[in-house]
Amino acid sequence: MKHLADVDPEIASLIQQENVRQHEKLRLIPSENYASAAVLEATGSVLTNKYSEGYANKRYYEGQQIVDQVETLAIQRAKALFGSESANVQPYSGSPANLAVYYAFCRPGDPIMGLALDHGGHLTHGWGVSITGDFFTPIRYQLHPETHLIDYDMMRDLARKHRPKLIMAGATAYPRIIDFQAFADVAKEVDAVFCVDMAHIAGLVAGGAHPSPVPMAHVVTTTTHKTLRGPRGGMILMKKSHAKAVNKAVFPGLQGGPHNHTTAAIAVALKEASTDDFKAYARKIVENAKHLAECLKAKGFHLVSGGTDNHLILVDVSKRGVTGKPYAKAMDRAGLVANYNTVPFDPRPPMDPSGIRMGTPGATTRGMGKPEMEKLASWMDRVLANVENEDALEKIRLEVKELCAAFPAPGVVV
Ligand code: DSN
Repeated sequence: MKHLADVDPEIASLIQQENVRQHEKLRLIPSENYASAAVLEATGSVLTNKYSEGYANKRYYEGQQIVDQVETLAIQRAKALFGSESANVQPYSGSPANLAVYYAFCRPGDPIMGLALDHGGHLTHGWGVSITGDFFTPIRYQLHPETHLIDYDMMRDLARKHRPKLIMAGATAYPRIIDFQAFADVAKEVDAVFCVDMAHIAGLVAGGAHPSPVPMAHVVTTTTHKTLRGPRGGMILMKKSHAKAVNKAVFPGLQGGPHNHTTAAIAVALKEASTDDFKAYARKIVENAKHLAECLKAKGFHLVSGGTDNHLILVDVSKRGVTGKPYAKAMDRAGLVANYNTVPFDPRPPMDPSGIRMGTPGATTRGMGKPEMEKLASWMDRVLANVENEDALEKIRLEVKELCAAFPAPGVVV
């Protein structure tokens, strides 16, 4: 970053400090990952200089000879990787992608149905503080109180009663496989648009480590930077018959010019995700998560739903006498970066809930495997006993740092 260091040493220094932080600490936030150096190069390219409102061969500005090819390539790769009939690669991220889908199919006040935020859904699945809960009429299904799996009976009953215009499946804090067919059947019965937000699991779907929603859903939204390991961005996959409405909702309905540098980096990530190496990576994410879940249980941790089928683990730390926020903060001081999170039916407030949310996409990208998951469970147990003991946390931090040095993260320059 020679030029940056000359022009703006403060920002250059902060970016370098972030490189060091990312190198020394272990990324356990399940929605984060380490993009490859190739993805980062495309993100930082001259494509950022170009405006391209519209779609390939139908733009409002001249000079699109190269950008049209970039976007067409990204679309072709998205369609091929996920077996989708159509793709829009312009959404700025997951929330705009979801909003575009609502805008394509719903009018203000229409009933929409999604998983409640405090049961693992996303803000944009109709939560009250989001535009999606304010401008539409949200119907929220929940998890079953005993199994902590999606309550498919409740979802069906609510759909029959309220006849939502759109049913959203997908989650940000759900450790189990989602039965997309069950949703598709209900959507068909009540004549709703069926949308899956697969942001968290897109990389697992691409790598064959989670069933794909693409054959069953009318529309599938995703971010591109979670398990899929691309740049910060979004995509919408859809049946051909819905492409016109969705494309129109993205532009001109919701957005202006697409971020062409991001589109190029998405194309790179999709190419990477179509390799056998990526398939092995996706399988390994799940293998690591399952092993970590078993190690944590052996240490006495309480896991929501008793384990995991995907990349994500929700731990109810309140059962061990500490709450989510101080525990997540102590973990961070020990070099283990997760986030505090509500657990289903949490009696505690979202700012200091009962649990933490963690996942294995980042550790797996660094090449970690079962032995490292065992170390991680031991460290988490030691953190639990030392939430306010700074000396003990510092000792763990140095051990984490040593392990991270042996497993450098791609794209991180120290
Ligand atoms: N912030 C993302 C997550 O962590 O799951 C969802 O938007």
